[in-house]
Amino acid sequence: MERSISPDSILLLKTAQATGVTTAWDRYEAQLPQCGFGETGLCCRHCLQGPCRIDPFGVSGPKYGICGASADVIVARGLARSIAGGTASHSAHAKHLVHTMLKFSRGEAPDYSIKDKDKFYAVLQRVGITRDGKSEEELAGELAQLALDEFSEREDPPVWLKTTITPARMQKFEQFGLIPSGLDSAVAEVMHRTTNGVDADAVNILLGAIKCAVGDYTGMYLATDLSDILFGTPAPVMARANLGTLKENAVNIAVHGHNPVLSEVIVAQAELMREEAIAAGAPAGINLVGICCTGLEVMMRHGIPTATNSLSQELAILTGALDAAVVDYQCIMPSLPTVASHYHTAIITTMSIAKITGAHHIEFDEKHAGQKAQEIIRLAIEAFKKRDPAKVNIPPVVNDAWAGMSAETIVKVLALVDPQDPLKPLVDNIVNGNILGVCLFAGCNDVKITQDKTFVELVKALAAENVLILCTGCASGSFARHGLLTPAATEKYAGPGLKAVLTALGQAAGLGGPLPLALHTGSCVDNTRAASIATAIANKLGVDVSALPVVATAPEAAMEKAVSIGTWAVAMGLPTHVGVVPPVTGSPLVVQVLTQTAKDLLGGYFIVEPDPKAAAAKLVAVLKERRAGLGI
Ligand code: NFS
Ligand code: SF4
Repeated sequence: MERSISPDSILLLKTAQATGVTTAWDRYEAQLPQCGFGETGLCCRHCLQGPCRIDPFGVSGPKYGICGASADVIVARGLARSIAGGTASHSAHAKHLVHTMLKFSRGEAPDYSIKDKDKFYAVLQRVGITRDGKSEEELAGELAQLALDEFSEREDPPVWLKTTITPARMQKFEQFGLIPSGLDSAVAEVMHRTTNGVDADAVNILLGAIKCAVGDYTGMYLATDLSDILFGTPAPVMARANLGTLKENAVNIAVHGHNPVLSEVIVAQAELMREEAIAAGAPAGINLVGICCTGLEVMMRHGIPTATNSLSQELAILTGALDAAVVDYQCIMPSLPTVASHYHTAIITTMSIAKITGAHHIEFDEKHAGQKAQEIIRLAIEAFKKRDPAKVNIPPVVNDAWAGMSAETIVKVLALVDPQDPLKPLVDNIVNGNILGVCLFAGCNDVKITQDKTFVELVKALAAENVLILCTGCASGSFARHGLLTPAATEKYAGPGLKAVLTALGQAAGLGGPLPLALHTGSCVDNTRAASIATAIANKLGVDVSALPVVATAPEAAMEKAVSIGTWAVAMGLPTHVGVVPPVTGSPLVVQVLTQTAKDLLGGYFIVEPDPKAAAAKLVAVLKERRAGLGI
């Protein structure tokens, strides 16, 4: 199988081969064939009597685990635990922001401030905190406390859930018992009910998993709100992409991971430390780039280039020009220090819960944020001095990429056409058929799929059918690296109706051309931005999200976080495509619930289709079915 269609990845994979450096692709191939029990979800290790394995063909092998768990139960439990893993990740990210805000409110985080007061006030109003002459710090403290209460057990539904979804969806969640009592307790409940001897009804387990995923949505919404308040709501910004954004004459530092709490301070300090870098022999100063979602956060807010994605993160080191990778948490390969040992690159971990053997560790804390960021940058400058010019091999690949299309930005752009009723131009163009529907692209790169191939083929096919494209996370990164976040891509790939709409909006926004083919809506945690637009449209039309011609896709999904996001997208009523077969095929019942029964209960359901052309055809058919349902 071809490993990647990304020119910079292809070039550096050759370097890896020539120099004997092992990458994720090599490690994947060394695993093949992967275990059939694991692939089908039929392996259980939830107690020490296991591992138990069920015969996937139901022929002569075991049909039950030692405790008597059936294939359906084992598969459902496995899926539920991966959703709990994803939810725990997003919730921890959200909680980190809550603590930062709490520290700010107590004067213990001097490098942070309320950057976006409009969003601050809007969120306060939405969650029901009155301003009554209180100081900014007092209000921030109240907001942080309310947010903190979302995590533990509470009697009322989570505030960030009930204030952000349609009334009809809320009713549905109540009806099916899908409202989590708290974000942490949602995860704990799944861990409990999936341990040996608790829930042994596959459908009930799946409902519990969906409830947890609703908690995932809630935590993600909260995280985006607090990030925008502390660091600013993204506005349109022109940035660049690919590994060609590394500079031979600069100290190159990659910020990698997920949370902007540290990277924002690094951005600020890097400006101040430019002279130090020049004095060390880097005439272009400090060049920050991003990897994964931390990278996308600073791309959206500061136009910092996105260098590469999760799957190809090791390749950044193989350029020989990366002086440091500063990481926080999630999607960071444990192999980074090993790859870096062939080069001068400093791998710097910063979180107490996410250390890697062989990396430097500079523990970050909000109280000393600026000082810690300086320490990190100084370590990068020291590493730069050890760079071997003979090893520098930066692929000459750079693409332009528009970012910063937050929900607020999209509404602002639409308001240029109709200030009284900003959503009207979008709704009108969906009704008149210029726009067939909307597709949110999310999710990772996955080593099982030729990197970016499904993303690129699927987006081109859907855009040609006049589907408006939003993207987040590694989908945004992928499109950025293939020049698809540009007006030129709209000219080339959009169908006539979509092109007309994007051109009218782009001209209204003063771009002198169309909006980009795909609207970069943020990092993975920002998937709720797209959900908020869908909710606003649904509320405007007086229908539920499950009636709208809106779909989601994670064509190259890899991580547990992608599983939990996909599951809440389904819970919200969105048909959701996945291009990688998840480990559920060992249970026809689980497959049926996810792909069919969910449609009857929630309106949303999973569509699994690895082939991009077939996936495009299925998604277009779904959009047409939804349109027919609305009588348009
Ligand atoms: Ni999302 Fe961001 Fe990427 Fe997948 Fe990982 S970086 S949170 S999980 S791999 S899209
Ligand atoms: Fe086996 Fe049951 Fe233990 Fe799982 S929980 S390992 S199926 S005995």
